Amino acid sequence: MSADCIFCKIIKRELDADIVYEDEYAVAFKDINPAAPVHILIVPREHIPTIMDVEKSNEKLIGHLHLVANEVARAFKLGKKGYRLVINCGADAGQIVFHLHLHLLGGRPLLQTIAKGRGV
Ligand code: DGP
Repeated sequence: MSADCIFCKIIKRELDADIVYEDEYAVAFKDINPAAPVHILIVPREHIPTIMDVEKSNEKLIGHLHLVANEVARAFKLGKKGYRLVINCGADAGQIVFHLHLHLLGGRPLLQTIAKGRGV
């Protein structure tokens, strides 16, 4: 846990968020500034700043986050039409919260772009 991390505070229930899923290793909640009708952030409980900071010991955790994403996608009925998972890493990718998270985006056709921004 990192004392001044927004996502750690959400995990510890010190900050409000619309939590849609949680288990021993991960929490998923709605993005405060959604870029699509469904925009969920899947975060590990462990404070890992970026995907570049994961270590061999985190290998199972990274797989788990993807299984959680699939479960959340199913719960939001995105299984058939599809969805996008995005991980921003560092400043050039536009990462603003330095606690590893997957963006799950869906509910509308997404542009064929690898860029983030509102056009995802
Ligand atoms: P990124 O650019 O990949 O670091 O995305 C961070 C996302 O986190 C961004 O889409 C907005 C979202 N966000 C930032 N602060 C909060 C917050 O306090 N609550 C929630 N639910 N989402 C937040």
